[in-house]
Amino acid sequence: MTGLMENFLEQGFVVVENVLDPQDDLQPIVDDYAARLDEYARQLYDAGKIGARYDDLPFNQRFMRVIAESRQPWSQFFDISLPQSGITVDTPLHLSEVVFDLLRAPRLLDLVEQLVGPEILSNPIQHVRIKPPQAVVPPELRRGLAAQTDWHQDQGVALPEADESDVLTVWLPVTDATEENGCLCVIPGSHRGDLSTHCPGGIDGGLHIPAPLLGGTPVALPMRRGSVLLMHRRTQHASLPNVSGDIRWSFDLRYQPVGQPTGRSAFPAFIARSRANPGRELHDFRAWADAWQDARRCLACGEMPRFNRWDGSAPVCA
Ligand SMILES: O=C(O)CCC(=O)C(=O)O
Ligand SMILES: [Fe+2]
Repeated sequence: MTGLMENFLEQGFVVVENVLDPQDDLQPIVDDYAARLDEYARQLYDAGKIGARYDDLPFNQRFMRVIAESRQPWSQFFDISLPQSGITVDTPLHLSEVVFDLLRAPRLLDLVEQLVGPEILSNPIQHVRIKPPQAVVPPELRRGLAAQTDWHQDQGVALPEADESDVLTVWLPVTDATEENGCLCVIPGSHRGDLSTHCPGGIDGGLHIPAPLLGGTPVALPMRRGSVLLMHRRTQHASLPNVSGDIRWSFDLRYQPVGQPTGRSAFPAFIARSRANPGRELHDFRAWADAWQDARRCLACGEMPRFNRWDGSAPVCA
């Protein structure tokens, strides 16, 4: 067994440094999101929600300025997945070739292969979180992807159909993640316990594990850009608040063996790597983007499926 595998099995997580290349893997993402922010600022300016486009500001400053002044929810415009409610044909999401390339980055998949095996499915539970300092976010917008993340297990936010699926969480910072700007915290060994009861009403407005059910002492995981956190689906984790003066930007992606349920079957998965049959891998960016657009069309017109199993009736939620 490799050291990586041993650590993962023992602790429920492992941080691997220098996986992604700042220039080859991360700079294209930064450039891609600069263009997305430009689009966002133009839309808000044209709608009269901000007084200028601020195109002379560097990305981080422009982002914070636009968010603070517009006071509009922004996460969905930048996210790489659909939301769990209120989907319309116009719900924005960021389907770019650069994001698709990140999901398939060979350096990432080489690492994932060590834990998931050689037949790798990209699970559609995936997000980008660009969090400005809490102080610049109006209180009513401190929710979901924009907020400090409350304690949870990723298995708890997927449907029970995926309880036996070996879904691996892959978290990567685009900006260095520090205790001040809201890095992740995990409870080592908590993955060896059962799935905890999750209750509504977390600090981010979503599900959370109540304090009495937390299985140990949290450790903060500051990480430099280029490093990657691999996390078990039952590892209890949260984030710290961003109390710095700058944004905290990360992607959380998920991978699993091909052939197991994803826990969110209304959204499209794809085969990112197949050693047995490379012809099954998806390399076509358009096909990936089309699959998301088809899902959006379908969900906008049909009934929304349930996205989680918790109704808050457990006594521990009272
Ligand atoms: O980045 C965050 O704040 C939370 C990430 C998370 O919960 C995850 O990657 O599963
Ligand atoms: Fe999570």
